[in-house]
Amino acid sequence: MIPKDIAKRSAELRNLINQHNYRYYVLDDPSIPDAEYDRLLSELAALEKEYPGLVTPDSPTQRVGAKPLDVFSEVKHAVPMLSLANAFDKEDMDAFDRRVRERLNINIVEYAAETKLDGVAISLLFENGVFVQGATRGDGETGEDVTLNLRTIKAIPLRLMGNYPDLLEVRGEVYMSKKGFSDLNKTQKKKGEKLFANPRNAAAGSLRQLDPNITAQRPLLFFAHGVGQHDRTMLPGTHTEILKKLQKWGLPISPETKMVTGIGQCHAYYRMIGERRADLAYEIDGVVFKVNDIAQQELLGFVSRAPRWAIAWKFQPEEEITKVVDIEVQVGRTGALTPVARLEPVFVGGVTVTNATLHNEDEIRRKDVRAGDTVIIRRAGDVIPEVVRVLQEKRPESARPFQMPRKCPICGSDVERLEGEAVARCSGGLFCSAQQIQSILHFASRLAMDIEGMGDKLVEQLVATGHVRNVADLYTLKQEQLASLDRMGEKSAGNIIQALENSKQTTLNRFLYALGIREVGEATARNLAQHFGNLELIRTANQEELEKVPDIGPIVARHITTFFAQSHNNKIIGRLLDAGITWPKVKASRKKPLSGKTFVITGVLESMKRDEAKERLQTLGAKVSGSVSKKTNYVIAGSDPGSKADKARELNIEILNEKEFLSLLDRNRL
Ligand code: D41
Repeated sequence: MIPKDIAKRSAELRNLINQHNYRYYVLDDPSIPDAEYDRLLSELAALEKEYPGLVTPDSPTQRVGAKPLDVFSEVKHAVPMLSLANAFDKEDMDAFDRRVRERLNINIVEYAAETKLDGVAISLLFENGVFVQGATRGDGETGEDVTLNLRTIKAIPLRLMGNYPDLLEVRGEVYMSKKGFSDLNKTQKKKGEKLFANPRNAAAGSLRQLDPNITAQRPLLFFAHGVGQHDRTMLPGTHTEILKKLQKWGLPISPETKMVTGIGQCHAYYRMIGERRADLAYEIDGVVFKVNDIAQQELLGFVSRAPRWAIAWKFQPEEEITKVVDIEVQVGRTGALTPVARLEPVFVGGVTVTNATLHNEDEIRRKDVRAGDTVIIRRAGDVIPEVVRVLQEKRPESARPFQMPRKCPICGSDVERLEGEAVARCSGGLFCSAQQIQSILHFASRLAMDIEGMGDKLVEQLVATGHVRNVADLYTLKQEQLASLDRMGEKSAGNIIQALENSKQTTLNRFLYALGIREVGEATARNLAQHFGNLELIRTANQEELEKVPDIGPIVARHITTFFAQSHNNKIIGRLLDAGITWPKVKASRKKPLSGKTFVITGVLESMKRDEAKERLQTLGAKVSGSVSKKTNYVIAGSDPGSKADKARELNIEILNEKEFLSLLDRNRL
């Protein structure tokens, strides 16, 4: 016999846990910290262990623990899972809208506009509110029974809530967030297991596991986007209303779904989602428009397995297949050797791509990219195109592994790779013309000295002719020298001289940045300038003094001291100042090291009370806030951190544990 109070408590626990899941996955508004959730779950598991009679199939404890299968059995879909017709451009989309209007004989159509998630299409069957069977789409007629795997996905309710139909088949997409995907690959790498090429493959691979305990460890999510078989009478008359119902019954739906009216609003939705594509937490490959009115959908019907009332308007694919013609090595400003794949031109992410970075030696080895290989390349948003992976089966026999050259391809100096560094470097320094060219281009660039007209073609010529070997030589150039170069007339030579003259009025920030000290970017240069106020103090600062500057740690401090310890660097600086480079005086702020930074403290700290932590941060100039927002720079998480830490993770805000916090206080002593 199960005691009454125990039965009551277990029901209560199930309810609390389901509520939490609902708040978390459906409303995206968590109500209790993860630790509390875990506590409720273990309390329930303990009760069920003591009283096995309490266990129900829809208990939240019953998501994991099922035994591995030998094979998946087949599921025949009661209502076929149709496919979606595609539109690849505006013309296709307009033609779709025209056909719909003509068939319905109306002037303007109301559509449900959705994102097209790049995941795995599945169906979920609920009988009397209980999740009883889940299947992949398969060929649309027959799929695989992946019920046990789907049960492990917390975004999928084991039991519906409210006034649901007795029979309901929900359709949607199982997917992985970009973050979940990259975390998973990190874990796979650590375990020496195979990496997934993209979130879609990772989701599909995870769902295809015969052992549900493996699926349970994968960060799978779910959005519902429609219904299959159901008790018709219970469902509303429009797609958007149906989605709202699904949400009420406990199923997550995409927050991006909107109702739009007419083709103009379809265009606007496509554009709006396209702009936000890179910022979404998950990958999408287009948007979907569905005629919103169910009666109109029925009038339209379908052709060859695709409804006439829906269309997927695809975005430019971010991945394409092409061939690596060759692997070349580029030498950067600091001598870093970067292998670059020269590609057969391919249109991807909206541009024609001919090169992809291979980052460094380890990266090439990991991906085993060789000249002659057929590869998948990716260009997402404005990021540099990358090789995702090699199609091994297409490798020609002649393809040999890449070897980093031992001598710099530009100047012939030895290539060295320091212990613990990923980057191989040319040891030629400013003897290497590639480094000369790159450092001059950096010096002249817009955010540095902003020398108009000083582009790569000109700088290459200046270095090749020997007119310029370093940045100080720029200011000794004569108009005749410039005019004698290719594609340079008297007039453009004059313009360059004038641009050089103009660049002499600069700021300390720009000048410091222009010097090209390793790891001293624009922001660091600004911090240095503000902290010290003048060049002499920066030049003579020691390691410890430099580390007091916001965001400067031991490595950057070392690069700075090393730079100013080289007599040739000081000589060049001297010549630049003699040439007349000046800047307005800077008022040294040596301002408080954490000013401008906002912190949030959560959880219990061992070494001090929260108030003390707050005071110490404030003494260092930081702002301490009670809630996490986009403006938060750091979250300090003690033990039992709770939902603030979750929020921080969601917003990609850096989280410091107590040890890291103490070290931050130490680094920023006044
Ligand atoms: O987000 C999706 N991937 C998505 C897929 C979506 N938002 N809506 C969809 N609607 C349909 C119809 C209209 C045919 C019921 C779909 C899919 N189908 C679909 N997914 C895979 C094959 C078809």
